[in-house]
Amino acid sequence: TVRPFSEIPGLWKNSIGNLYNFWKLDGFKNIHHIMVHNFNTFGPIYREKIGYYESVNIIHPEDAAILFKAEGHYPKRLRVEPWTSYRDFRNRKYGVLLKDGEDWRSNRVILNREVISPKVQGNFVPMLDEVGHDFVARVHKKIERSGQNKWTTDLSHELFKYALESVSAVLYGERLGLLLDYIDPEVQHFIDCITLMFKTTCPMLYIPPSMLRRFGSKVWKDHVEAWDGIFNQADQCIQNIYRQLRKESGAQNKYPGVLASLLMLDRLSIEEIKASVTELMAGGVDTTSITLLWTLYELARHPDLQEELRAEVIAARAASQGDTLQMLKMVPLLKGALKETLRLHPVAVSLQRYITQDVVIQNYHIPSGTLVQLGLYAMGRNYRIFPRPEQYLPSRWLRNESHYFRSLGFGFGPRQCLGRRIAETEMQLFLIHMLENFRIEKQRQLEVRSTFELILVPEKPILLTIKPL
Ligand code: HEM
Ligand code: 2DC
Repeated sequence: TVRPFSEIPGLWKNSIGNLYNFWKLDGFKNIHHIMVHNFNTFGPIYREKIGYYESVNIIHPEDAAILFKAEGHYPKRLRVEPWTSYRDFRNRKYGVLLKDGEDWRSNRVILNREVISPKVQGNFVPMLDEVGHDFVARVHKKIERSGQNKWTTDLSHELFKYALESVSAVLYGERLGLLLDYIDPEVQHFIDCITLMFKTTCPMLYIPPSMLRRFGSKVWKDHVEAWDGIFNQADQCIQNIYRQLRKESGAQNKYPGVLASLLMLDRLSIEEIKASVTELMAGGVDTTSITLLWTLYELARHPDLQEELRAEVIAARAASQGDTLQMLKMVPLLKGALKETLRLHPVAVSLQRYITQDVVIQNYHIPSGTLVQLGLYAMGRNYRIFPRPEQYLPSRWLRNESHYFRSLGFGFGPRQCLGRRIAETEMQLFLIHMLENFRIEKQRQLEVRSTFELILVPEKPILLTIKPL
């Protein structure tokens, strides 16, 4: 017989007490480790309430399948209150990230056609390939300047620029020029604002931003400043394209970018386009750059694997005869490596949905309307789900063991990551270019763990040494 909701194990009876303990354990930074600990303590399902935020947590792929089958027609994830509060405060429209219901769906289907449908990948590839080339040229220059035939560095800042250059190229059909020697301080400010925005979101996940705002707290002020910086920069980019589009007539054969395509399509209002394009621009920086950094870190730790990947890339280059889109279909191990990175180092600590029908998970009844979270980080490191989870093994994604609801780094279904196609293309091309040109080595260094800054990021700088082949 099915057991009632009230019998699900976990700490959900004293929400303020839990918030206090959470804070004492430095829970803001360790939410992913705390989730692993909770699954170890309570088993594969537990209930939790921290501050105002209540959820049921699950870990098994089979349970994830039940969750996503109950997500309904308008899948809704946890509302990131500080983000909606900012928009309400400044009277800005929500983009696709923050909308819900029919409003979300009608915007999302239009955006899907321009951003994530399989047929648009071909539009992105030439632009992203060019950015990849420029990155390699920049690294060669840095190596030359070092006079040591190698370059040892914390690559994160370069990767932020690479990611912003890539996503801007796709959105605006234009290069910002971030990989040149001189970088516009305004663009650097934009990058810093995104990091600050993520960081200042964390405490406000558990303490209502409206309350912090009333107390004039620093975290709220910093958060507003960060979003202001993000919106100002995005507004400038958008205005530029808008003006150009009005001046130019006549068709051009170059891909005009997502923004111009949306403007010409004329199915969303300008304000709606602005809101979603800003979210895409902001969402496209830390996510891909950190995933690439973790991948380089893993390649540096596994030199044999690095050679294997290089061989795959070189063979694909030869076989595809200059057709880059074709080449991307011939690098399965490289794609496995990116999945493996997201398994061990996911950007999102969890996936969440408010279920729209009653379900039974692990023999407990869960009523419609409950917030159910899949512990993505915990799942990736569970030995029952991934044998030898501590090992970085891209080939596990090639073998025919079950991948059923196991590759969820970008989420799932109609509400999955809108930037997924851009992210994947951009990351694959980056690794192809890097593997074709350089060997990546690392300093003797202990394990680098993750820390939670809304997205999971390395707890300390990762130093890599890059050598020309
Ligand atoms: C949503 C992961 C890169 C824009 C999401 C979600 C995840 C995710 C897990 C939630 C999905 C769900 O609830 O099912 C990632 C990862 C990335 C990445 C791992 C790179 C490694 C990007 C990029 C962009 C972007 C490059 C922009 C170009 C968005 C947007 C949403 C989203 C707009 C909200 C979609 C909606 O609510 O309809 N992402 N993301 N992401 N992501 Fe990404
Ligand atoms: C953070 O408990 C932890 O892709 C919370 O590109 C639950 C939660 C809800 C939504 C998640 C968020 C977590 C992590 C960051 C995500 C976000 C949805 C989209 C966002 C996963 C897991 C992200 C990084 C977007 C951000 C776009 C934004 C900058 C405009």
